[in-house]
Amino acid sequence: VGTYKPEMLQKKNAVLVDGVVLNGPITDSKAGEKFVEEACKIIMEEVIQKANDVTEKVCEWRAPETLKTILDLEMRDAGESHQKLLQLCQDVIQYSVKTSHPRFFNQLYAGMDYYSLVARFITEALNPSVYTYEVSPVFLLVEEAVIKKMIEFIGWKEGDGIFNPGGSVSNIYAMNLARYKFCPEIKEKGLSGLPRLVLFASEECHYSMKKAASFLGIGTENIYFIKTDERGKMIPEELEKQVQRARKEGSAPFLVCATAGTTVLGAFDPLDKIANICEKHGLWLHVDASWGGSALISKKHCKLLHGIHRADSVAWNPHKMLMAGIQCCALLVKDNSGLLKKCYSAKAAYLFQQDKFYDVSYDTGDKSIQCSRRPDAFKFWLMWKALGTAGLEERVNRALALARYLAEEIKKREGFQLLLEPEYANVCFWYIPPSLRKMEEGPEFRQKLHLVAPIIKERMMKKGSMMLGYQPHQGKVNFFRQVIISPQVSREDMDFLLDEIERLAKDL
Ligand code: ABU
Repeated sequence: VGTYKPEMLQKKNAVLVDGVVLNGPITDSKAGEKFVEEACKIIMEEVIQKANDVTEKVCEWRAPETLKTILDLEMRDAGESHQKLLQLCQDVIQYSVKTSHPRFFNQLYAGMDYYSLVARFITEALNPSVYTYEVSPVFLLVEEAVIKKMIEFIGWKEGDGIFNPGGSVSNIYAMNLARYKFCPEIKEKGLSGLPRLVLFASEECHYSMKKAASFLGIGTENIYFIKTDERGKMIPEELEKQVQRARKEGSAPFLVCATAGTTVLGAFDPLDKIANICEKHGLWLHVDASWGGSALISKKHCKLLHGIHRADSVAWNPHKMLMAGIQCCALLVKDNSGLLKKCYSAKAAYLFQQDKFYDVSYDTGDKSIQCSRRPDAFKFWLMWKALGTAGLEERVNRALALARYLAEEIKKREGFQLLLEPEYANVCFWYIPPSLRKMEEGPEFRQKLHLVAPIIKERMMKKGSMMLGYQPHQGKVNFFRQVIISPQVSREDMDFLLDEIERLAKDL
């Protein structure tokens, strides 16, 4: 691929500039097509067909230094052969984590949705950038349709939105947008001359709030973290107190970031009560529903987000619970007067010409802080088309029912201790190994218990049998966080998980 063909040089009218032959394309498309075809076969056999197979390993763990010796990572002057490249593809697949495996419970995403996968193949092949209608006519219309539908589920009559690379980015967008609404002159004048801006988020909020505050020059000290209750939900009375405190200090509160589905506990803040406080004090309400937003699709579980229609902006990641494929993250905004565009546009004349031959309102790229942008809405759209809203709803309901099942099983088993009743798909629990079961609860017990989850995690990864996460959290020693998402997961996998923890920890 990419070498001169001798016949190109023999042509009578061969044109050379600086010794470079300019006649005809130099790509060997036949070799390229053969490579794509054979690589696709490997993907089909090694990834897609094995996605449901619990007899396969979730991961083939190797330490970084060992993996470096197995993989040929060096990039050389000469290209590698067809066979070598196919072998490299095999190696990459072999040593990568199979996040579509039914026993991958490690993150807030998992499983394989075949339709969104095909959508990703299509967009990778077409390689579009979603900024102007002229290069992305279909994907821009798809994004518009998907945003409209998501807005309907939030309960707004109208709105705006943009797909971003990650929920953290959506949160940064929202924070900046709220600040722009509060002081629009910031776009031209910058930060100097602004009062001390303060925002509020719960102790359990995503760490991207800190990143956003630091990135935007607000400062992490100007996030007032609001106490949460025993379930991890923001306490509205504490929010009210902190808003009053900020006002007394002479600072300028401008934003409350509530969370619908916290990362570790899966907690939902009381949005309606928080919205009352925001209304009273004239504060922008942003809801980080990156994880929990998908509950809106379920008639049974949408009450978790009761009051979300009162938010000014919402971050919602369909790549998490709905499995639209990483990354698929929307920031949705209630304002429909063009605030998003006013805040972010730079009006690049070379790209967003106003005298084009079509309706340039479809050149929506200037609402984004990016220039090049992936058509992430498309994979959600194709999946939604395939499953229908009913199929998406079933996905959410089943995941939450499996979480309930697991929680009940944990309560029945000796040695397992549930941290709290799950209200979403996060099931948090300790495993207390035989040697600690008779020990009195106290500092020494906690110190020892803290070491248990990391040991079990190491063992499960080295065996390749499953993956789930653990963390210390808000003063609690390491506990497991099991996340249930994929419809490829069954009750048997929940039982396996508990049996496997017992097996892996029987000597502890
Ligand atoms: N917000 C990203 C969450 C990462 C995870 O816990 O899976």
